[in-house]
Amino acid sequence: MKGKIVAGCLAPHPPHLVYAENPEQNEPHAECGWESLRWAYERLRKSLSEIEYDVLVVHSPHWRTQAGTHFLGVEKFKSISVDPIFPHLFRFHYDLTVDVDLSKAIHDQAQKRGLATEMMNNPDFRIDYGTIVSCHMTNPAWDKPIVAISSTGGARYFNMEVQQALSFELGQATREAIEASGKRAVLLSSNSLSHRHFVKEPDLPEDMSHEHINNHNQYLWDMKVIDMMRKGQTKEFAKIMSDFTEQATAETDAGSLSWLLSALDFPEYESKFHGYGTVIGTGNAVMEWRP
Ligand code: 2X7
Ligand code: FE2
Repeated sequence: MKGKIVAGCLAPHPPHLVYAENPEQNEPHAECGWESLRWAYERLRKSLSEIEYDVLVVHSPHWRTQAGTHFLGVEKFKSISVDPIFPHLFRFHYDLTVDVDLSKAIHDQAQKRGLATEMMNNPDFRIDYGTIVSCHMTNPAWDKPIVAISSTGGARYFNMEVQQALSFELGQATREAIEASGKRAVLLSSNSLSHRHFVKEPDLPEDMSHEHINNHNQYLWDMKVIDMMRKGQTKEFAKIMSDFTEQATAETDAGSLSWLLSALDFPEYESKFHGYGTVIGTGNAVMEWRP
């Protein structure tokens, strides 16, 4: 049977969302917070519960391998992941399973397409919080294996056009490998949209009277690109991705969203919009495409 991408999701990873959910794996505890985004994830989970899938494939800005794309190559990882900026919010004890066969298959296909690639075979490797937050918010039961893919630093080292070209290749390689695997995969683009943070936090981090977008320019950009994604104008979005990334200081510089759109073959159909919210001033949307 031919494998398939059964859903592709924009699945942002502010650690605040896991903090406010109070799962048993996370050490700090919150009173509330960021409900618009947490309820958006609730709608995503409900939507995904209508379909069957075998594996989550996630591309994360916070597993940064400067010059090549790396893939998890060990079946089990168990440790604690701590957010370097928000260690008081995110100290998460993870115990996760990797689909190493699919991971290796995407790696091999990416290599065939000329990308610099590597399998991460160190069993003590610390999984980044971006991967963990997106996977936890999508599937808090952790009952599916994951494939985690690193992001490269091409946007800074070269420019966003180079980063996009590499991400498009990686997206196609991902789709081809999934189709050949016979598996049903859900893809997660683990990133915020506009990404300028406030640099001061309220005494109570979940005090929502302090939470709003960092600046109006960012809000305008976020609304523009969400509108394009909702309407299926993803080819047009890809053309202005560099401008968006630069002018909204967007986290799309990691290539996660370009990877996802390419893997989905640039959808022209409407996406499901589950919600938008800010986290310490950054803009975040939860969205879903069903190819
Ligand atoms: O990594 C992040 C992020 N992308 C957005 C907001 C807050 C914290 O961490
Ligand atoms: Fe981030």
